[in-house]
Amino acid sequence: MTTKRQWCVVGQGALGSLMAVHLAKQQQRVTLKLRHAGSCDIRFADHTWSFDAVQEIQQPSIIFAAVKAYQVAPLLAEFQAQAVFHKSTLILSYNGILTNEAELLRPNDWHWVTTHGAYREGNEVIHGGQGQSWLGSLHGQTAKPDFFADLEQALPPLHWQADIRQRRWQKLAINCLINPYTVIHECCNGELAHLVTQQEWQDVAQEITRLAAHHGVELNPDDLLQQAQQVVKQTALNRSSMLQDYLHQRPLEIDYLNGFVAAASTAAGWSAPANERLCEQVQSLSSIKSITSK
Ligand code: KPL
Repeated sequence: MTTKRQWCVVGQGALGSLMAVHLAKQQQRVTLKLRHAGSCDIRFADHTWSFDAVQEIQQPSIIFAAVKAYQVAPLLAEFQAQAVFHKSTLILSYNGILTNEAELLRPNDWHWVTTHGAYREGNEVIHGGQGQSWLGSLHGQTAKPDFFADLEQALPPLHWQADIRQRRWQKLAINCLINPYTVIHECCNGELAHLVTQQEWQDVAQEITRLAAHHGVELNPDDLLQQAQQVVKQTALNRSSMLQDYLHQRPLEIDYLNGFVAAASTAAGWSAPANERLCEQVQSLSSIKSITSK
């Protein structure tokens, strides 16, 4: 049986919108945190869902925040100033890893890692690729939270992963292996199969594996390559989130992906030249784009 809870969805992107609609379909109470109060319509599968929009969390809620990596710190600073946040549960979902996560997040915050693919066209959300998701905490909390079943019913399949770090590092690796190359070649994910050499991918994967081991997470570079190849196949016609951001001249998540790998490797005492090169290439393409389109 579904328990009715108060949810507040943060992030107007595709995944947040998708989750809002699916929670509402389960008769959960859902508000959207937006810059303006009032209401907000989301179209999904020929149906329009209307949500109350709030600027601040109004009452103790389960906050589901599917945001960009660079939005996490400002969002948490904003929440810290709201008394009701301290009585709320926070589920975060974002690409990449922040160097100061341990200081930013509360021990009882949750991570949702997903392979669902979705995109927005205006106020319509399209669930482009069926995937799966994992829920867990950075601190390896062993008990499933009581909202797990509601989230699972809303957007299945959802797996319980007491220590979510392994999944997050795997996702980091997939994003590092795919996203920057789609910007460099300005291509859909599927085209990478012909454009990126095995050697290039192996170098990137090996650097990530070495860093993950330093952080106590075991990865295998061959498995990472296989997973990336599979994602490239499954999402062949998709534009990666970084390519979409690049084409729309929005900030890129590169500092939290390959940039994170390069910086964290340096901090650990060695270099990660393949990831560093990708980061520099993407940064320079992005600044050229912003200059040439002015
Ligand atoms: O997560 C993705 C993204 O675009 O950010 C991948 C897995 C690369 C799918 O496009």
